[in-house]
Amino acid sequence: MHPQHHPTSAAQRRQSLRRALLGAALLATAYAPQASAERPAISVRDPWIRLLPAGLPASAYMRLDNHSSRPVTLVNADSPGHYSSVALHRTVKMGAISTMKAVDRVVIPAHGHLRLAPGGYHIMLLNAKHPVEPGQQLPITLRFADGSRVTARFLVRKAGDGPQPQAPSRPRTDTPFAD
Ligand SMILES: [Cu+2]
Repeated sequence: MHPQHHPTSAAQRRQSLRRALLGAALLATAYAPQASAERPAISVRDPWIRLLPAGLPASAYMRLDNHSSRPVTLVNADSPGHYSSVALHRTVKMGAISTMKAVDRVVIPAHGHLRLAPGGYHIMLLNAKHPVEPGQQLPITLRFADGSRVTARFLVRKAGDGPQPQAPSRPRTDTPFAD
């Protein structure tokens, strides 16, 4: 008995080469880097600035949506034409007293969002370079730990004219169309 012989035809070899190439192409798609030029990981919704009377510092608020599959970290912000000092802050309640503290990072969860809102995270705007009036739209640039940045125009509102009420700002994972 002769062992059975399976000569591989040229057609069969081409076929298996095609399969190997197709497999490689699928892998390349699966592991393509998340950050593409087409869609930034972060988008800004409802950006606004709350103006307080009597020269009290203004704050900027917004909702940040993270469309990527990894957490994105906001590390600072600036508004060079309008405020000479811009900082990330968080309001924390200790009993009846609320105080603000500087934070060095704000994490937006993967496929989630974070709301910067009165009573929670905010961007503190100090030392306005010119009078700021309700109705103006001022650009603020947000900088992220991965080196990316996003600039949005923030609508200036008087205190009390902001969107009400505001949800407390806590990282949340989205379900589509949740709010
Ligand atoms: Cu503050």
